[in-house]
Amino acid sequence: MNQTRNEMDRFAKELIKRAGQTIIKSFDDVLNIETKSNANDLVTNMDKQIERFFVKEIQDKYPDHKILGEEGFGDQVKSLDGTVWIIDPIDGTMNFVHQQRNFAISIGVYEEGEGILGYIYDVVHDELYWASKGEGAYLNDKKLSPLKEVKLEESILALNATWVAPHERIPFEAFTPLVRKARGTRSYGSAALELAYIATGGIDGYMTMRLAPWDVAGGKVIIEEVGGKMTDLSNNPLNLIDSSPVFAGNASLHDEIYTEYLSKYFKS
Ligand code: 2AM
Ligand code: CA
Repeated sequence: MNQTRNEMDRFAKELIKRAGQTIIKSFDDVLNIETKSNANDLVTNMDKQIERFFVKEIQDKYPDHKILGEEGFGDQVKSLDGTVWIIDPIDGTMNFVHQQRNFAISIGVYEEGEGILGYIYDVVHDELYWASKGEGAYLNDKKLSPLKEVKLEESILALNATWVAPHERIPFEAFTPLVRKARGTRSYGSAALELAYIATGGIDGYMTMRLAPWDVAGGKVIIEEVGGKMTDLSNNPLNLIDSSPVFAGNASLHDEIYTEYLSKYFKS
């Protein structure tokens, strides 16, 4: 890692660990829970406090970097020019509120549109998934292995039940045969953790109709470092400025699923 990237990496990890400790301590406090776009779209005082912490620390250290954060305390980011930190202070807020587990801090650092550093921190388990472009992906200090080929019949897919239930605007029929043919399906309720599990090979494919840049920015860097593939559901490159459908997975399985199952419904 060159010196600048190395310093950014150490700085990011230090902030993430400090934020994690703040979140753990907050479990004893009463949460202030509000809703955003709808009654199930939750945000808490902790989502806001943690994002404010990241924004302030990053702005102090790197005043020329831009920050795109879910709760809006960063900048109005309209392009990935320059260096952009894409931050989700708590990914899986519903889990955070209901379960005090199965949530993560997710951060991706992009330089001129290219992901260079990615972090997903499972706070409760003290598990930091991270990667530096070109230098591999890690779970804490352990290097992750490149993903091995897997067939659909022997795969575990992560898919939210919402996308398989009849729905006016979603081609749920696309997903039904996949769910039947896969060895198993899972849904964890945190996109960042689902992407981290793709990187470890614990799950083989993850599909969802709508994620925001901060849900996926860290995971994309990590997944690509183990040879995984991440696109939208039409097999097009992901757009990290707007929300979009996401399809991440083992590269061979990604090709098999797109070609044989999704291409009929999601044209590239
Ligand atoms: P969040 O907890 O940070 O909001 C739940 O299936 C996953 O989808 C979580 O990672 C959640 O992130 C994300 N999510 C929930 N609502 C969303 C929305 N309206 N747009 C994009 N992502 C969303
Ligand atoms: Ca969030």
